Amino acid sequence: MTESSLSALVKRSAADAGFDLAGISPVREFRELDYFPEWIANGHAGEMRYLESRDESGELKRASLNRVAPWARSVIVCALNYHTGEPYSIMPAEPSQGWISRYAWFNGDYHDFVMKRLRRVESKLLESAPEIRSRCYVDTGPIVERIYAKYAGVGWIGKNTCLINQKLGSWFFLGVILTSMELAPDLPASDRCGTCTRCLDACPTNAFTAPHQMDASRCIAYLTIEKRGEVPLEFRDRMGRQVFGCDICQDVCPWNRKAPLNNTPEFQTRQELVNPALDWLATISEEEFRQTFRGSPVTRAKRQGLRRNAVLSMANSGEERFLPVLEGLAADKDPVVAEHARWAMEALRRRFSSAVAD
Ligand code: B12
Repeated sequence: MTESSLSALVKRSAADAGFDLAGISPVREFRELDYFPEWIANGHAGEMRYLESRDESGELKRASLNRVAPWARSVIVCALNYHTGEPYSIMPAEPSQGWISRYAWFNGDYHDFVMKRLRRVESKLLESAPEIRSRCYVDTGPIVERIYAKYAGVGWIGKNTCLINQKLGSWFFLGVILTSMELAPDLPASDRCGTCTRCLDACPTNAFTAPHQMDASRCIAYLTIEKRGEVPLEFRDRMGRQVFGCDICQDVCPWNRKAPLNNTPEFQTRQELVNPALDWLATISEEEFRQTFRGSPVTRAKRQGLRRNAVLSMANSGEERFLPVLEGLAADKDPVVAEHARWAMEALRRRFSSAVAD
């Protein structure tokens, strides 16, 4: 089979497997990869040590595919839409409710959803070319997926650093297949952010140091999902009511205004996770946490992280009626939850005493 007929086969198989988009990137030292070592050196990865993994010569693995997979010639990039019809986090909501990111609303974990489909594409490819080498990754591979997605024509890297597609917007997951085969590559998509800066302006914690550049240690998604232990004081009252992840920089993006929905049963929204009650999450028992979030990406924050985030959200809700709940939590046996609850009580009280003084 020729390079281009194999590329066509890959794209057909990706569509058959249920992917919304697929493209092929060559393996090159793309200029965007040069920014990665500097990003790490600037501490922008926060405590996400896995991003800093290095090879034997001390080079960052993610900065060059040629070093970690010298056999790879092409990267197949597939995208899976996870958008469902529920409102955006920037719409008015009950102050007693929090926000769990859109990508964590359905039963199961996207890593499994995407990997299962990637394996189907990979096996089709191997049927036609059994001699090739290949490897599938969703998130965990030593690769900055969005850079390859750009060069596979799946979308452009937006100012909010998300990959945006002209038709899908940015509510999609990525999965990649590295292959030793030279497949006919696609052309990179053009950048259509133009002069818009809505995402940069909307970020409550100023996580964007410049267009296309994020200090992840300031991103609410990092603070609520990846950061263990204490949330730095400077961010606590700026995190709003985000209890797991953050969608703000995508909610305000004009390309997401008419993003199509994924109506397949796998992506059916669990309504209890959309705008969940803050006091429910702050006081959730171990057993209920296990049952509610079994197999969900929310387990990454762990029960401690989720309760901590719910407690901070209570302070940011401005709801006086949370004070008794917080008083109870201030004596919680989990020291992290207890410390954040004490901070939250003070923050709420300060808010009321200043309201009275006004
Ligand atoms: C670590 C990580 C995070 C971190 C850091 C995010 C980040 N922006 O890097 C945190 C926890 C904050 C995070 C948050 C989210 N994540 Co995340 N995350 C990852 C992961 C595992 C690695 C990303 C990485 O390597 N970042 C390192 C930095 C350096 O890369 P970067 O920001 O992409 O920056 C590069 C480009 O911007 C580039 N660049 C391009 N143009 C230009 C121009 C100039 C001038 C410059 C200087 C640089 C530059 O240079 C940078 C360095 O190479 C990827 C999966 C993967 N393996 O790639 C998923 C991934 C990026 N995440 C994903 C998702 C869905 C999310 C969230 C939406 C989840 C949520 N709702 O909370 C948010 C989105 C926040 C955001 N605006 O990015 C999806 C993105 C899908 C998409 N459409 O873009 C991915 C691809 C996972 C997946 N398999 O689907 N994530």
